[in-house]
Amino acid sequence: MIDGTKAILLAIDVQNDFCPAYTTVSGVPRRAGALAVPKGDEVMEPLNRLGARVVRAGGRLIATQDWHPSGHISFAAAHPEKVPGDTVWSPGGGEQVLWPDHAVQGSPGAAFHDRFEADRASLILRKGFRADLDSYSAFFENDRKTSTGLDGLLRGLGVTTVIAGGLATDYCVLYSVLDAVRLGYTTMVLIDAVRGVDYPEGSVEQAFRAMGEAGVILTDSFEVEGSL
Ligand code: VGL
Ligand code: ZN
Repeated sequence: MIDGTKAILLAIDVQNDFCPAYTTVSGVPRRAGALAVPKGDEVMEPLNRLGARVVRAGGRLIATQDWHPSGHISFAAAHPEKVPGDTVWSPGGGEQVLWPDHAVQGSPGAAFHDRFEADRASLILRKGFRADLDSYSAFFENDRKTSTGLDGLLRGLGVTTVIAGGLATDYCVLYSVLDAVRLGYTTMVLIDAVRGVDYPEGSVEQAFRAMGEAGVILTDSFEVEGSL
């Protein structure tokens, strides 16, 4: 059984730019996300259902938002001659994969997907807001030492279990759950509530393997619902 009062559901980067298509409030019909994760929008239903359940069980829903200034170090367009998929060396963060411009602070692409029920979240944690440092993990920026403050918050709340889902399996979800186990949380990943970029090819499979080896519990939303 899971003690709901000591658990959080961590919904990672369920934003328009990581989804294949989205609608904006201004009525612009449908646009593709800048860094669309195949079937990324399919994570909303399990996350909403489990979010409601976790909150009812006395736990919390916490959502992260990738939140980059324009010209961010992770944007290929910010580096002469580079294209998405190339890498650069980042002084603080080591090897940095370059992406199309995405999740620009305040842009429609950075907003939560309109089918994600964010009202239930008690905290929205923004990350990647420093121009020269990226942050895949919800706990530490890519230098592996600058804290986002999430660990302190969870400790303050007496949280011992982190249940994670969202986007993308092989980047922000992977780094978040590896940090969570390393920090001592009982950590679960919801296989039905994550989707991956799979770049480079095989990285989703490799991510699941790395999670398993690190001691992350691979489960799904129905199984967790049943044990809350
Ligand atoms: C992500 C690449 C760049 C993610 C964010 O949310 O997994 N991936 N920025
Ligand atoms: Zn990003």
